[in-house]
Amino acid sequence: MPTRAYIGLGSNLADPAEQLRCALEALDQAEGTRLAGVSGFYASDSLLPGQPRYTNAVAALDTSLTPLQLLDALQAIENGQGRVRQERWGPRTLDLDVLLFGEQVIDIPRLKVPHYHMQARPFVLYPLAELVPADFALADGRRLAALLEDCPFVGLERL
Ligand code: A4P
Ligand code: MG
Repeated sequence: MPTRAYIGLGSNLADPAEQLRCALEALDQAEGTRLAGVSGFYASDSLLPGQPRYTNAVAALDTSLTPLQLLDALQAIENGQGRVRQERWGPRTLDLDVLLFGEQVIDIPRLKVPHYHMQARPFVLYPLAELVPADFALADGRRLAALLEDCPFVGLERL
């Protein structure tokens, strides 16, 4: 049985929307993984001042990979699209984060799931909400509807 995973996509360099489209294609082509849904694209200011605006989206995947195999696949796609890992939080052509992996809670240095910042980020929660039922809860029990209530739709532009 494949696992349903949710991936956060972000880019703020080199035609961000095109970077996202290219990454979605690569996710669908990745071995053991099939794209099951995509949210709309959203633009917002960077959390760090002085960086270009981001375009973000969330994708639903059905995958037979393990969580670490999926992380490897995401990092290969990031590298294939020219991401140069300089400083953490620097501008990037492509950032792919594992938001959720089925019902699993994972806490190892290479991989923390649910993704550590997702609960406070409108550019993650609102696109995710497009892909899941209204009563959806994260693997750690937090209800998405409650997280959305605490995370106003501010500064987010649906493209
Ligand atoms: N890692 C641990 N858990 C995970 C996970 N669930 N998914 C590890 C992916 N990776 C995970 O990641 C660093 C290491 O985290 C990886 O090697 C992996 O083993 P990275 O992608 O190299 O570093 P990063 O993305 O620079 O760090 P981080 O903390 O993921 O940054 P964020 O949180 O992605 O913040 N503003 C807007 N509007 N939209 C954005 O998307 N993004 C950022 C970057 C800042 N401001 C933004 C946005
Ligand atoms: Mg990241």
